[in-house]
Amino acid sequence: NPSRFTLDDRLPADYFTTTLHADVTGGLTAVPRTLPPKWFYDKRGSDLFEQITKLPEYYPTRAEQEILVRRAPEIAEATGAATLIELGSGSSRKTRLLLDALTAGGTLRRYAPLDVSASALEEAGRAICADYPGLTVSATVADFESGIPLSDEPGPRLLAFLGSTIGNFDRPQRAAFYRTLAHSLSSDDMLLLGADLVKDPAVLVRAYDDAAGVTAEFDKNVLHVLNRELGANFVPDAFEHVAVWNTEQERIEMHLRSRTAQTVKIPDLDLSLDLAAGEDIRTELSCKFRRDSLTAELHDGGFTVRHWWTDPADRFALLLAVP
Ligand code: AVJ
Repeated sequence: NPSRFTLDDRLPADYFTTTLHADVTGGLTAVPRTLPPKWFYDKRGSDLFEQITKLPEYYPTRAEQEILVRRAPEIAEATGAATLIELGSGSSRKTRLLLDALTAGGTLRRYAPLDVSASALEEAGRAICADYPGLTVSATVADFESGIPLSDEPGPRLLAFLGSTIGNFDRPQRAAFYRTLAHSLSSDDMLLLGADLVKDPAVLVRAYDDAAGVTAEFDKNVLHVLNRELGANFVPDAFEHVAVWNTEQERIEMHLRSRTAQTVKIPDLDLSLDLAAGEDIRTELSCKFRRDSLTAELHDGGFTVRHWWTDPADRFALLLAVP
C-alpha cells in the first residue's frame, strides 16, 4: 500500500558534489590528513559493512542485537512511543526488534527513518510497510549532522541512534549533536542510543583489522569512491589499512598508510597530493565509551539517562535518555 509510504528528499540537489568536494579538499590538505567516514558507504561500501557485521571479530552488531532482543519490551513500556524515528537507518534487523515490541505494546503508529541514501530508505521502507500493516512509514532523505528535520510526527517519539555510530564523532561533535537533538525533542520524547564500550585494546584492534581483510577492503573503498567521483588516481593497494587504539582518547582510529612516496592527482579538485612513505590518511574515528563519562556528556548536552543496559559480556551499552 503505497499511501502508507512517503519519501521526502530534504537534501539540496548538489548536496553530494558540494559536500564531497569540500570534505575531500579540506580533509586531504589538513594536517594530519583525514577523510570523513560517510564516504565509505556507496553500494560496495555498504555491502562490505554488512559483511563486517558478520565477522567473528566484529562483535558490536551482535552485542547490540542481544540487548535489543532482551530489552525491546522494556523499551516499548518505558517510551510508549507513537513514532519511532531512526537516524542512519542501516540494517532493518534491529529496527524490526523495536517495531515488533512497540507494535505489541499497541502505541506505535509511525516509523520515520532518516538517512542520506534515498535508495536505502526506499528499499527498507517499502519492506517494512509490507510487513507492518498498521504502520505509516515517513522516510526522509537528510544529513542529520546539519539538524534533524522533525515535523508533525505523533508523540511520544522515540529517536533511535544505534550501532555506536555516535562513536564516529569526536567530543566537540558529540556535544553539538546532543544539543541539536535535545533542541528537536519534546519532554515526553526519548533517545535510544547504542554505544560501544572501552575494553581490551587487542579485542578492539581485531574488530577493526580482521583476519579475512574485509575491514581493510572497506577502508580502501573510500579511495575507489574518490577515483570514481572525482577522477582521482589512487591505487588502493598502494595503501595499508591500519587500526590503532588511541589510549589517551579511548578510540580506534583507522588509517590508510601510504606504502611508498607517491603523488596522487585529483583532477576534479585541481589537487595534487604528495604523500611520503608511511604517511597516514585518517579515515575513521570509532570512540569507545564508559558509563560515567557518557552519562556525564549526555547530561551536559541536555539529556538524563534513565536506563542503561549492556549485553551479558559487557561489551556494548544501550541507553534510554530523556531531554
Ligand atoms: C558504523 C560507525 C558504528 O565504528 O564500528 C566498522 C563502522 N568501521 N568497521 C564502527 C566500522 C570499521 C562502525 N560504525
